[in-house]
Amino acid sequence: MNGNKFPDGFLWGGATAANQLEGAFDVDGKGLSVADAMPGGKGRFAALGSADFDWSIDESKYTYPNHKGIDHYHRYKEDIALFAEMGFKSYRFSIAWTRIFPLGTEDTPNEAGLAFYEAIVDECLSYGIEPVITISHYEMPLHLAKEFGGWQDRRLVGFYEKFAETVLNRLGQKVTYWMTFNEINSAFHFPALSQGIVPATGGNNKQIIFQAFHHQFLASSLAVKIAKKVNPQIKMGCMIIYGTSYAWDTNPKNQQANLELNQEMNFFCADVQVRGEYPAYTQRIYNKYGFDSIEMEAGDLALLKEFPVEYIGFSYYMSSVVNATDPEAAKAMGNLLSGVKNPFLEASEWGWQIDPAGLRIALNELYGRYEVPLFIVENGLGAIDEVDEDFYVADDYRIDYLRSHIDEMANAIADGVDLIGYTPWGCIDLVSASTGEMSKRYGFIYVDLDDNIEGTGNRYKKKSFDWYQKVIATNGEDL
Ligand code: BGP
Repeated sequence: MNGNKFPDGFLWGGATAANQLEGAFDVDGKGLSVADAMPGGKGRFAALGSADFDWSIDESKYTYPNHKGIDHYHRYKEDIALFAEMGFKSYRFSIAWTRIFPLGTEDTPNEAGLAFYEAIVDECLSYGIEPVITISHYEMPLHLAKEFGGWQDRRLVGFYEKFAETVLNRLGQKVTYWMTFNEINSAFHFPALSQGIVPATGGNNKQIIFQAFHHQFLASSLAVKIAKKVNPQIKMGCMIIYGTSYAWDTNPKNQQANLELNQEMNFFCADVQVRGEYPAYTQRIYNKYGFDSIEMEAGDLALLKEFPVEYIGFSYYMSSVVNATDPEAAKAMGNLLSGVKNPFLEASEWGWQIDPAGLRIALNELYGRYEVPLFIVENGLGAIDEVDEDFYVADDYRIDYLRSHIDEMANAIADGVDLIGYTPWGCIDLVSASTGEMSKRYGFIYVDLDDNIEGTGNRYKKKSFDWYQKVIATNGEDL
């Protein structure tokens, strides 16, 4: 559609995460993270959460995909130059906690790690690209997971506070947009990766997960508090995975089940982080999982109330359907969202149900509920790309996916939603979180590496590169 209207200064860009593209996992003092413990392969999330998972990492395992990534650590200038060529106004990346504090418990940060992220920020700024930083994206120090059981231990709040303070002090004058935790609500499904709760210390025990959430909420508020002191201009956001969810039919039982799923999966974390208080339905969720309460200390609730986040960053890939009345209903797939198949939607090669109209609904739901600025910090189509002899990828399917979602963003803006930016996921091909493979690609830029991270590593522009360049140049008018 031509004629879409996006606000001036709209933050078009792209998104990545340290552990999925940097590589150099043991370079310049970096410590081992939870993500470094993950082998490649489709079952990696499940493997990480299984009771017999081997958390040791030695040289025999130094071939895991994340360990090499796309070697962005050494090639970041080339990559950011390509982002600039596309016209990016913003670039979302994350800081590997283990580059700053290798074990997570040190008193003094690792200067090489800080210098690396400052160089990235400076490189972005030299092109007029606004850096957008996720403080923690699925890669807490392995030491904190193994020795403390991750976020279930309240001492993590202090370790994170120190980490956040260190990076905010170093970069807070140069970077305005920050987010405290990537997809914080993903812990409902993958507490090992998201919260560092390794099986031996709690596995899928929901009470432990909610206890860990509480500690993350406190840490998030402390990061807001520090940010405001460092630079009042800083905007600190939360980051949730959002999946529009439909009830299968008008059966009130399915409607109620959908409402409860929405409260728990889509809203619970944002309710606390944005509104600064636990929602009224919290007790019902605790009861459902068979426990009464979590531990809190005096002053906790006041801290949450005083320092909420100011905007909502969220990922949107797909929608899901709830059918609580028919156990036989055909199941749908997804990283974190699943539910049953929606007969009105097509799915990606990985079974993720593609639903651009659901993005407009998501934007309206979130804005209507919270009335804070929204930032779509992940969206995109994972696909198997075929390169021709010139390493060119004609990825019209990716363009179609993005175009239809951008169209619905414009509709939501016309609905009155305050949407400030859009950073599609994996703007350069990187290691997939769920499969650990390179062959599930999202990028505008093709990286010549296979699933074993073998290849030249050279970068090539896909068809979508030129298309997105035009979208940005016309501020979304010409799709
Ligand atoms: C989100 C994560 C990202 C990213 C994306 C795509 O859940 O925040 O890290 O990987 O999903 O998922 P995948 O790589 O599994 O296709």
